[in-house]
Amino acid sequence: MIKGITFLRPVDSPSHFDDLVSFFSALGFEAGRGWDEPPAHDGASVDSGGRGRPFLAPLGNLEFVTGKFPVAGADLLIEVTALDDLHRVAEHWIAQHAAAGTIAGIEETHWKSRLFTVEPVAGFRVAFWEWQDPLRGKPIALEGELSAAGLRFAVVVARWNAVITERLLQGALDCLLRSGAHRDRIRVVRVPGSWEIPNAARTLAQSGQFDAIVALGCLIRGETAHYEAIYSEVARGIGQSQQDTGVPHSFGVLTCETLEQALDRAGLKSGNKGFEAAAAAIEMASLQGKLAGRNA
Ligand code: DLZ
Repeated sequence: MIKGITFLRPVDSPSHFDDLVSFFSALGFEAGRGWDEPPAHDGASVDSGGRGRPFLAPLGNLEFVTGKFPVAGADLLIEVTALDDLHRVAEHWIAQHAAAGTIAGIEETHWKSRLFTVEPVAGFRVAFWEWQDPLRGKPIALEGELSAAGLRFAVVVARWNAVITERLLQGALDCLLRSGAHRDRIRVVRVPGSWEIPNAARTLAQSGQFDAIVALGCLIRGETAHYEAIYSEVARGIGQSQQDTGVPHSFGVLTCETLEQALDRAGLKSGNKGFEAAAAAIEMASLQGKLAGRNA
């Protein structure tokens, strides 16, 4: 019985190998079980060893093609459902990592799809594509939209570590406004520290005036003696408020080892977690509406 397909790709150097592993991980691929074979010497012969890192996809196939090839220069095609997002992530990775990497823009194909090719390391080109017909190739699932138009949000932000939380707030507002939320439908509520977030979040959720709550705070382990106690209570309290009220609460409370790490997550290097929390709140508010049959 056929069980699966493994398409082995030899990689020409250990550094290219590491780059490819980093690139495919950054795109969100699920990693399979890898292997490392150390070099072995037995008298006359030398076995140079090797490494393998599989990346998994929910579906795969082996396709023989005759005549016109679907994509110039790439024999590895990966079907996705959010091509534009993936393109952004791949572009970001190239900008950060690879001097030699290249990425093309998204183009339409002759087979009713959109596609881009990327060469994260020289000599390894891969194409990502998506059906233009959104119902084709898209998993059958009910999902929230990323439009905030018409939705009402409360953002609860802790003042403690304000240098970080103000950045998270800017990120969250940027996301809400750019996604179509109206200024008058966003209420920002400040609380002293993360400890106080659940209480304010619950009161706002219970008011029935908001479709989602965004919780923003920052706990830094090195500077907080009772870090674990505060963190677990904040996480539990926000989760419980969400469960009890049925109003989606997104979790934008950073838990970091150092201030530097917190700054990275507040927009310096690794995105802005406030923005991400707001995006999750929008999606969940939309999904909630669909599940309740309001805008399915
Ligand atoms: C007290 C305290 C400490 C030590 N550290 C933090 C922190 O890193 N992040 C944060 O959001 N809040 C902190 N707080 C304040 C508590 O959250 C709370 O505001 C106070 O204990 C008052 O109840």
